[in-house]
Amino acid sequence: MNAEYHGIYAALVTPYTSEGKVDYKELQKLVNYLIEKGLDGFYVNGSTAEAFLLSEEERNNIIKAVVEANAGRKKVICHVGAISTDQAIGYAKNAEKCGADAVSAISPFYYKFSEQEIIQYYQDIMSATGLPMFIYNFPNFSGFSLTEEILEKLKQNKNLIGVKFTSSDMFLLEQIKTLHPELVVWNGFDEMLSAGLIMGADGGIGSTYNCMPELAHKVYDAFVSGDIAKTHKFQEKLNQAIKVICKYGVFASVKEILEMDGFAFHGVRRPFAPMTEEGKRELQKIYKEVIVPNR
Ligand code: MN9
Repeated sequence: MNAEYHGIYAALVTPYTSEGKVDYKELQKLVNYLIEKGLDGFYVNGSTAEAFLLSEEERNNIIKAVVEANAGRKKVICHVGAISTDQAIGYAKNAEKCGADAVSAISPFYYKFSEQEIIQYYQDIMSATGLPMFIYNFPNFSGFSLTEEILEKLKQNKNLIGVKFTSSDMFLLEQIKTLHPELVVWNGFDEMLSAGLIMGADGGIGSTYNCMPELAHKVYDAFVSGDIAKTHKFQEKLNQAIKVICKYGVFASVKEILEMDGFAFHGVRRPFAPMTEEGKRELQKIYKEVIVPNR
């Protein structure tokens, strides 16, 4: 387990006002709420934040708002990934200026960039600031999968600190951690948190931890205490909710559940679809039967 980076981090969702603008005040309220609920840190402007549906200005303002609300209490990792290296560098420089602890980046997407181009993209971002970097490995969405060889090359830059591993390839997760024990590995699929921890992950970063911080932390704590049966039991509970959350759209569902706890988030940005009435009913049921009783 890494001494500095471990535990359960929320990949923060983005709250909107009723006019569809980013609601920075509500976001700061969420940061405070999750710290009170025991989370260990934040992943800002990631997939969960609908980062690619946000403007540059919004992404820059979001990191400022989160760092300000966090006020040095927990770690703040800022996702700076973009299709353009220059844009990603711009976000990274802003994250450093705002006082984020680390950056993270998805590989450049859409065009099928070569392996060498992707390596250069990461090297360019890492050289642009003094912040540590977590490579964001999410092959399902980016079309690019990290390998041990690529990691070996990227490790030549001392700013490389770890990987956010959003993949079900648990063999690769284990190999990365075993071959590079000094790197931090974050489990990225919440529904496989227990598996990731058992295979060597230092913790988990995920969207569903916004609305189930206690239950996610119970999985982690049970694992740390060495009680695998309990770890599995809590993961089963977590997954009972994640199944419904995924069915009705992860980000809209997570926000819907947080609204049951008094937040006002105003849905997701188009083209993501708004929550349906059926979804609301099913999530309400999960909230009562799984989330509240496991607090
Ligand atoms: O990387 C998240 N992935 C996305 C983390 O947001 C695409 C996960 O937390 C998933 O949302 C979650 C549900 O599949 O595991």
